[in-house]
Amino acid sequence: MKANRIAFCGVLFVSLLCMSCNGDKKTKEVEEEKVSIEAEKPKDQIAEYYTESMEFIGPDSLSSGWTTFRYINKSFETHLFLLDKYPEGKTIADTKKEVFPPFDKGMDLINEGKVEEGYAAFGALPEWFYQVIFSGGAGLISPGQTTELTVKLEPGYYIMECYVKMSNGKFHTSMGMVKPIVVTTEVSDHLPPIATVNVAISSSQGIVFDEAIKAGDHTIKVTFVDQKKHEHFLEHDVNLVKLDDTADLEVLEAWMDWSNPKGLINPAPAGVTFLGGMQEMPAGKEGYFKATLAKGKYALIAEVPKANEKNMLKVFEVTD
Ligand SMILES: [Cu+2]
Repeated sequence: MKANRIAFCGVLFVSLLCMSCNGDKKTKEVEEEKVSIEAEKPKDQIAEYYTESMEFIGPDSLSSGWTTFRYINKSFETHLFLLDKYPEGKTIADTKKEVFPPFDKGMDLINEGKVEEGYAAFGALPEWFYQVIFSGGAGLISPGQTTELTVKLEPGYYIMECYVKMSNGKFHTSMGMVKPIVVTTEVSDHLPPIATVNVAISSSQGIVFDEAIKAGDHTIKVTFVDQKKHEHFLEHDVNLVKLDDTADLEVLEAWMDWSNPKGLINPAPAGVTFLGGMQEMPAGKEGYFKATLAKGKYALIAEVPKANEKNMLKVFEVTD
């Protein structure tokens, strides 16, 4: 249906243009209009997910190719979602049996102040866990906020997870924020959006972007120049935050590290509104997320220990 509708709109537009122009100019304009029609993406190519308390509600299956996720956080806590592409044959049953116990045990020990023993507990993670491909997803998003992001999905079995923590230190994954999604071999004809801001992240340079950003609606493209596992086993990602006068950057930096007993735990730091971002992807990959920016102070920050030292905490001003 959707493909037919795009084709129909495209044909209509082409016909109208053909009446008013000719030659190469006409061909060029037609091509440009076709691109813009398709870039405006039909609504039915958006996969909508939401959270009411501690769950992900949305489709169990998606086409492969470019996909736009709209994620609505209707709950009272900060969340995120990371898309974990599993190795062949592994499913959520294996996660519950072999992945959650070492993570829960390790986190409990870290929360008790036994940091080394906590890290040692993560050593019990199964070999296959290291073959999981982290494939993007929504950056941290504050209560009541909606985020929209576009990523290219390969066919396979994915787990959508949120590992933010409850005030008692338990991961949201253990509370039900873990959802299997099957991505089929049918390829969507969706196209990525056109970026207004380009952000690159790498372990050598940190977060690099054009800091002259004006207020308005933006589509932020995030390119992962390289990728690595940091001290806390996670890879680098990019999160957009709005800062008000009470925001403390050191508190924010410490909070962004899940392996810190006070990290990623409810409540989120004061003076900070999380506006989404792009979760980690393999080197060379890219994803897009949307944000409406008003005049004011913002930051881009990765969920890694010592983000500032790694040039992965960048404060910037949005101007009129
Ligand atoms: Cu969560």
